[in-house]
Amino acid sequence: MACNKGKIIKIISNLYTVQIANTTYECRPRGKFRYNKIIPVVGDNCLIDCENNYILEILPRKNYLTRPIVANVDSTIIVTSLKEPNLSLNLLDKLLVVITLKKIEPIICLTKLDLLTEEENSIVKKIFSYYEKIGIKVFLNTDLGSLKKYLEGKTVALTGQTGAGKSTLINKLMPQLNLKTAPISKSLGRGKHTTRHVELFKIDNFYLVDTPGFSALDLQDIKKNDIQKGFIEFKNYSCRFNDCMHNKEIDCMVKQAVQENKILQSRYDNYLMFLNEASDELWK
Ligand SMILES: Nc1nc2c(ncn2[C@@H]2O[C@H](COP(=O)(O)OP(=O)(O)O)[C@@H](O)[C@H]2O)c(=O)[nH]1
Ligand SMILES: [Mg+2]
Ligand SMILES: [Zn+2]
Repeated sequence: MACNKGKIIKIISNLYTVQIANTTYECRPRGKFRYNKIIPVVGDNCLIDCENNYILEILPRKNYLTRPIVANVDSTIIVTSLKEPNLSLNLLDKLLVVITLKKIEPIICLTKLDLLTEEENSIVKKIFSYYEKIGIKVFLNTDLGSLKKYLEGKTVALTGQTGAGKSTLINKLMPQLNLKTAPISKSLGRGKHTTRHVELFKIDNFYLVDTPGFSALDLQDIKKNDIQKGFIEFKNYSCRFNDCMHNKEIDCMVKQAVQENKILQSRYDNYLMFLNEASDELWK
């Protein structure tokens, strides 16, 4: 029996489409996982019997998103417009928190650099060299070669404001699948769709998820004292108190770093704003 490792890219009732390299198999479940009550979802890595088209086993998941349900998302591209709509560092930082706490790697892809004046351009350059310095990958939508290379082997979702350039980016990434971009762009837009069915699209060497699986609103589900985990550079500073919230405490090294311009002021301001927005009930 030929048994191979694949990825579930689509589920329609009890029919699972599993992709292995450039071939897809329409499979039915028939493994021990069914006794363990594991329900396969899109994004699951699995072992299949390629001759009889059975899913035999669901492999352990790295993560699991619920709206809509998708497993094993490695990275999320935050499509970030610099103008029209204007750059929102607040939204960017919020998405960075939400994505980081879901154990997904956030990637920034800047769009509309062409609309900036030289002066704006140099401000933007400084801001994003800070994000790069703290370890976040930043790409331009005009350099898709580097982006594609970086995404090799990953399962990737896409998020960002309406009008940021998500559909444009998808069309550039997968011109060969042009027909299929229509439903993707719709689902990435205003979330009008009611049936939250997910599908993965294989592009060269990576998979693109057709919905992000979360939104900036998910910040509401985050505990106050978890928010700082989304500001990854804060962990480089040891404050006087181990449980420092970097707010009103004395001897706070994060606050000191902000004053010394080692931490970007807007990052700290957004951190305080999110602390305020997060609900107190969740504060343990
Ligand atoms: N000048 C400029 N326009 C862009 C760029 N990327 C996208 N656009 C335009 O911005 C508008 C919104 O893009 P779209 O891909 O539909 O955004 P979405 O809502 O995120 O899917 C369209 O008119 C695009 O042609 C860019 O890098 N530069
Ligand atoms: Mg769109
Ligand atoms: Zn502190």
